[in-house]
Amino acid sequence: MQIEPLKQKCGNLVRDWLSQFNAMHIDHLERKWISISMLVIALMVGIITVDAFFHGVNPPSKVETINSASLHLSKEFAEDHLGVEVNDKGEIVIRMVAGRYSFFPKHIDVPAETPLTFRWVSMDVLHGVHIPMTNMSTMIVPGYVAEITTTFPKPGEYPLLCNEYCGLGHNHMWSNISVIAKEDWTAPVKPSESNNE
Ligand SMILES: [Cu+2]
Repeated sequence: MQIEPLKQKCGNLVRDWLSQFNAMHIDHLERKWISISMLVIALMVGIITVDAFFHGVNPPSKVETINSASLHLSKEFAEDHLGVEVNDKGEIVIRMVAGRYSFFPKHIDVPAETPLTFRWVSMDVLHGVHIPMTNMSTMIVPGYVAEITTTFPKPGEYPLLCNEYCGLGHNHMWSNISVIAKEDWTAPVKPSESNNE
C-alpha cells in the first residue's frame, strides 16, 4: 500500500478545508459559541476517558442472555442460589434478581476492600441499579445478564437504588448492602452443603 500519496492527499484536504474555513466570514459571537461548544465536547470526552481508564466505568463488554420468564427454573438464578457465593476459584459472586419493586435477596453482607462480581437479572421490566460511591451503575434489561465487578472501599451501609423508571412503585425500589470489615466477614454456607447436614 502506498502511504506517501495518501498522506499528501489527506494533508491537501485538511489544508483546503482550513483555508476555506478561514476565508469564511463567521460572526464574532458565533465564533465564541462554536468555541464554547467545542470546549464542552472536549470536557465530556475527557470525563468519559478519565472514568473509563482510571475509575473502571465501562460499558458491558459481553452479551449473555437468559429467559426472564423462567428464572426460578434456571440453575443459576433459582431462589436457593441467590445472594453471596464464593466460587471454586475463590471469587465472590453475588446473584440478584430485580423485580417490581425490589431487589432479591433484600439484604446481603459483603466484605470491604474485596473485588465482588455482581450478576443481575430482571424478572419483569427494565430496571437499573446504582450504588453510590462505587462504579456500580447499570441497566438490568429483561432477557440479559448484567455483570459488574466492584469493590466497596470501606465498611458501612450502602443503599442499592433502582435508577430506571419501572412503574408506579419505582421510587420505593431500593435495598441495602451491609459492607463489613474484610477480617470480620465469613463466607455464607452453600445451599448444597447445608442440605447435607
Ligand atoms: Cu425502578
